[in-house]
Amino acid sequence: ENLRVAVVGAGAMGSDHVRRITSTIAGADVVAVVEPDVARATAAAAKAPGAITAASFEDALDATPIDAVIVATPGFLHEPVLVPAIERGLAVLCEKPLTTSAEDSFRIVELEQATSDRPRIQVGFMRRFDRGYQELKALRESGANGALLALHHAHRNPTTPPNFSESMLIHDSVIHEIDIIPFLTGEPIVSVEVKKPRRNSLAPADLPEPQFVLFTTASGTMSIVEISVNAQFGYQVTTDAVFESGVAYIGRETTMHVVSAGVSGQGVTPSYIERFGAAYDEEVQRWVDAARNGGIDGPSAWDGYTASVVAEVTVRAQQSGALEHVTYATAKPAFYEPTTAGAG
Ligand code: INS
Repeated sequence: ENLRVAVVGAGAMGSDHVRRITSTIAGADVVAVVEPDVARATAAAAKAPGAITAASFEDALDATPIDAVIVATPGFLHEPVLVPAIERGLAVLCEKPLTTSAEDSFRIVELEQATSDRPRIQVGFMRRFDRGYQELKALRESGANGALLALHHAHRNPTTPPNFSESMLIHDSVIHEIDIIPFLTGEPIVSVEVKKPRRNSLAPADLPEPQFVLFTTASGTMSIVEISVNAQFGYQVTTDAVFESGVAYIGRETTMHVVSAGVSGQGVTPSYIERFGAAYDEEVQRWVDAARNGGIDGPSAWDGYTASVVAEVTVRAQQSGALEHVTYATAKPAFYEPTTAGAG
């Protein structure tokens, strides 16, 4: 029996997931596309033979049997889909961020623990499935170059959609580094500071960017993140790792390198859809396989919660200009230990 998936939100990410599940993923079918914008809903559903469209998640649940849901609406609209999905015991793949506040994310982990005997919500931190990040983590764990001292992250988007606010630089964009830093270092983030260099005049007037975000983890490893979301030229995500006796770079070779008359070079990925295409394929296939067995295989709602805590403190640091310290409400519950091993 294939997993019957509802995709909620038919923007760039949601409609790409509809295509992915229909044409590259085994063991799952898209049975419903939930999207209030009728043109978008119809266009996305056209990629999945047999899928219905619905204006709300509740309408879809009433109209057709659903086993699993991919939540791909804007972050502030995740919670109203997550709550009924958990209450009905559905498998969930929730795009980042889990929610846009630490308090809301904590409510989700509490609800999940109260209603299920194991984690059912996987959070879409797809970088954990990217080969470069996996290799970098393995290099650190091998100890071959000594301890990891520092990370330089560049996170560049071509342009921003309308209404992209300063706090979204963190909740929407830097949230990826907030997740990948503990993944790479094996340590929690303990403090954060934000610096704002000369602003890019090509960014909307109310969006001061680029910004530098400096995260420190428990042992003192520092990560500098340059977030630039109106970089114009394309989509680029790189990380350089500084070890005691070596350095490692990932993310530069994303397309074939071509040498021809007078030129030597590679293409630039236009968006995250291409840059992380292979990572998304791996993430969704593993989620589908795990969901069919009642579990998850990747970052959990707990990882979503801890990222929300750090994001909230980072937004505070953006406003204060001061060093801000991170504290979590509780230690990681035992509930989240056994099944999150996968890409975590
Ligand atoms: C997108 C997506 C991308 C990130 C962008 C964000 O929603 O998460 O991976 O680079 O900054 O706006």
